[in-house]
Amino acid sequence: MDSRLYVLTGHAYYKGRQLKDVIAAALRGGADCIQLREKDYSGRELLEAGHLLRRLTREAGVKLIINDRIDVARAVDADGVHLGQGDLPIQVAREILGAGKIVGLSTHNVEEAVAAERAGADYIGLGPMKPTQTKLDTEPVVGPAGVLEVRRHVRLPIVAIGGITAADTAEIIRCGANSVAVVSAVVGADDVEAAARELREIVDRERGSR
Ligand code: TZP
Ligand code: MG
Repeated sequence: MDSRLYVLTGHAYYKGRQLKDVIAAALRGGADCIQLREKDYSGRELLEAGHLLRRLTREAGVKLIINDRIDVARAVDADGVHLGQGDLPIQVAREILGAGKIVGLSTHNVEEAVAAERAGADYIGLGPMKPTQTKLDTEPVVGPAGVLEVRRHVRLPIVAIGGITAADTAEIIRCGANSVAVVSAVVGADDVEAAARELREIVDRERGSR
């Protein structure tokens, strides 16, 4: 699952804008994977948002991943799920979702990354790159140096996450990440489309030159 600009939802950042408008702008700017991640939504709210995002991502030809909720992923026919270290094991998620679906796993160090690869993850999230206000219970910062270290041990796509802005992106990609995953830098931007485009262009440029 080789993404380049992975955008997560985060309704606290929308400044009164609608989910559909925020994500449509991110897609126009070049997001190539959208993750529905709303920790305080009910099942019903997730289902409604998931159906909306499925329609938008399908129109754009872009992947849709659901955070945590394998049931919601199945119900909206998402492309896959993103799991944390404490969630159901990858193999169980695959059995529930069926063949051909993407399973990503959050990792925070080399050991977790290697275990994710052995367990058959399709990609790993790796972070946080920097401190972030979006997720307050993060593991310690691993930073771009952590990407470099993990890249030496796994072949899986690495999706870097946590506090990433346009200013950090080139270094993170040069350290071996395939993709950057962001919440606030895109969905919290005044101009969502321009913010996405800026990040996507940096990733494209740095990946092209390695
Ligand atoms: N996992 C690690 S950090 C983080 C998640 C979901 C939040 C990333 O949000 P932001 O706003 O891009 O720092
Ligand atoms: Mg989780």
